[in-house]
Amino acid sequence: QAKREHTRTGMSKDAFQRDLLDNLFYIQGRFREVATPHDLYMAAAYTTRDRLLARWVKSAQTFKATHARTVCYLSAEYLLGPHLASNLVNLGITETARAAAEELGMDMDALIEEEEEPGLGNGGLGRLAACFMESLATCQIPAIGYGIRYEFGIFKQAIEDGWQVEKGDNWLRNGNPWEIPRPKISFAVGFGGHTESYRDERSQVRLRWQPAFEIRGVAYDTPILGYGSQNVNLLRLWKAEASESLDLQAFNTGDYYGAVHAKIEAETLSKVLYPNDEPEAGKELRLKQQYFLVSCSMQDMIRLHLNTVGPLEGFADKFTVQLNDTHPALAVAELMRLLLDRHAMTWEEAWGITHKTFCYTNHTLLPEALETWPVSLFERLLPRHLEIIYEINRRFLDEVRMRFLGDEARVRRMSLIAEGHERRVRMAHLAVVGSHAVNGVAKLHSYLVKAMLFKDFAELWPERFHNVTNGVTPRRFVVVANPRLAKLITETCGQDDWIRDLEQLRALEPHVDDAGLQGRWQEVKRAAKQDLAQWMKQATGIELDPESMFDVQAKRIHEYKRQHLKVLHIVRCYQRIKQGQVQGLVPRTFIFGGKAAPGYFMAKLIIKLINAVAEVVNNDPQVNDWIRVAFMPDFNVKNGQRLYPAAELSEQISLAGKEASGTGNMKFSMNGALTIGTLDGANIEIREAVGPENFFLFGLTAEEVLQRQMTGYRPWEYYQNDPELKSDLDLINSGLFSHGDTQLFRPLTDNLINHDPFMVLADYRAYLECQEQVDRIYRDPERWTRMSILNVARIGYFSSDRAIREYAERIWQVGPQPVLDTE
Ligand code: 26R
Repeated sequence: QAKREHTRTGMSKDAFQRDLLDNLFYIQGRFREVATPHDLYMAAAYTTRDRLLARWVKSAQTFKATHARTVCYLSAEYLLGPHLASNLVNLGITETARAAAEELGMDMDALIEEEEEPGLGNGGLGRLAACFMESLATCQIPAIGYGIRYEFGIFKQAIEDGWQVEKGDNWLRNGNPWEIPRPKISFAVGFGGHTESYRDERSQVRLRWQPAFEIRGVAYDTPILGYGSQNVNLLRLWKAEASESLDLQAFNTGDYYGAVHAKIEAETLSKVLYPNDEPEAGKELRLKQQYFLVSCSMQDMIRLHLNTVGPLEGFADKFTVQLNDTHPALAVAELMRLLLDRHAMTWEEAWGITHKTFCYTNHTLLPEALETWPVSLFERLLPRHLEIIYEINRRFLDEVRMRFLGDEARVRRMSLIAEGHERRVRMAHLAVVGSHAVNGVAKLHSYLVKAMLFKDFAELWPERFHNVTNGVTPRRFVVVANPRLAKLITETCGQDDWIRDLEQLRALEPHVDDAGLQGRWQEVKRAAKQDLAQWMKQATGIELDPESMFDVQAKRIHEYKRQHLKVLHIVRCYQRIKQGQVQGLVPRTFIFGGKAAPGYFMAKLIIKLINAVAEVVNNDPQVNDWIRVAFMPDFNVKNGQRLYPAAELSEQISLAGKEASGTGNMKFSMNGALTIGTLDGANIEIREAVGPENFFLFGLTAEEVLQRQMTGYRPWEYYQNDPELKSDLDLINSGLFSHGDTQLFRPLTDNLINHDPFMVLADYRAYLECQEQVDRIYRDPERWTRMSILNVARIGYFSSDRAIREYAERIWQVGPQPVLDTE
């Protein structure tokens, strides 16, 4: 007789079912008949988590016993998306769980819908961190992701009267079954005060920091499971709490109110994620958050090291630390401080370790997104770190002077301190100087990082600069998001190995002309379009026609991403239809999704414009058989998963040289959308991979953009010389889309005509022509489908598994440490 499987770890339907009912009863305190959908979700989540925990403990034991070299990913953001569906896929029990739930009269898809996603990131950078954590586990590389447990993640976006309205994201309200609090893993983080010298036991003069106050960081751990492996990595997020010493003091002196107030004050530190992708001048709380993340994480790594390996001399052999942009760059100064002041190392010893430990990834070239902090703020908040930064700078600039005799202009450009009417610390320079490897996130971007942004640094240390092109996880973005496509791919390839080795999608290529596959391929796309149409109807009231082409642009709203270029295309279609010029036109549904930073006026006006155009277009029977426009509210990971499978045309139309990589471009293409795009970021590599004949290219090159900027770009000449362009902009200003208000969109149109920093007008004509090419090909469904299949067959390179393997080999020098499946 077969042994009855353990309730909490068994992978059979029977064990899963037993555990589901147990958890419903013992954790939610409910029985089947009165359980709400949320109770059922919680029970399913705990049941799934139970199956992770044994593997998690096994992983920790294995890594400890083998002294495994460990990657520490430091990131201010993790845009994780819902856990349940993804963990079921990675455990390989999606079908089992579904069957178990069904027998109990529960609908697994409805439970999955219940989950509130942890939106602990803004966009590309945070989602990349989440993909990387999943791929690290899949590639069996021991890793800890360090971040902040924001109580409020990225705001929820509602659309009211066409405008974006921000709502608070209280994602922890109903409890978070995926995290495990570790109250005993907690560290003090100091702020303010002064530094002083003293004599140690050996009578050496040393420095130390006496902070004015302290906050505690408490660890909250979430297991991150890899696909098809036993490896579970750790995501450790820090929550800010009042330090006990502080509130004890206050309570003892009878200041009850003050004590409680101090506690509340302390907790504001991890209260909310900053919703911007541009720095706000001197936001003290943001710098405090960054230091809080960095200090807790570095102290934790030192604790782990002392617990396992021992002497800190070997720190850089045990850990490699990746800085996800400059947000955690203070880690360089913090590790120096800990090694110098707490562990009594000499500067040379400490710097040798620090420099060997860190690597830095740059994610943006936009000058306005490069972080600098006023020296005065540092002096007040982090006086010891400022001293250390000055000393790093002094030694570094000596090296520069030695190499480039007499070139003081270069010394000023490279300094960690920008001189001006206000002196500021340049976080990017701190990150480059403190790291042994620096990388960009796509070929063109890495080239521009070397040739422009860090030109002086690349001349000094050419071997320090690398490229690692981004990738995305096919588990979440194909298997979870698009199960129909996953099934079709598996059946066509004859196996599902492509899920862990995405290059195997090439096995689709021989079948590209197979009419059977083409028909099923179209069927899969149609079903996804129907799903989206149904969701959109319920969410916005807008009816989409699944027979039309679904043309999608989904990403943060930013002028450089040029959502307004797409709007001009829509206005052009509208005018042509009104004038009866419909020959060659293909019915289209234009779908947008994306949040604007709450203080970014122009981005919010673009959202209003999209919705204004949508209202007119969708309600005009003369045009709404041809085109419709829909704005998907609250684009996040969960909603993205509805969008990618349904898209047929993916809009990647940023001005060349501005989008570091893009990752949405990869998600769309992986789901069979064709791309219309510029030669920017990873678009260039996607086009090379799928074949130029399977990609719709338009627009200026990065080089041409630079040339235009140097010779003087005059957008009004385009406005005056292109009658269609003029009439599109004039129509927006006519008040047609704004109930007669001729001023509403003036800031946008005036800016385009007179400044146009992202050359929308220069690329307008090329974009329209390219869209006509899109229409031509869409009218030949066989040809379109063929191109779609080839896009998927050749997209394997853009798996985040490949990106992680490149980091592991070239940047981290770390290998897999498989966790064995033993009892
Ligand atoms: C300074 C601070 C407020 C801030 C600046 C910029 C915070 C967040 C950002 C967002 C940037 C760094 C970002 O998300 N960059 C994106 O990174 C993706 C992953 O590498 C790229 O695909 C994408 O092109 C890039 O814009």
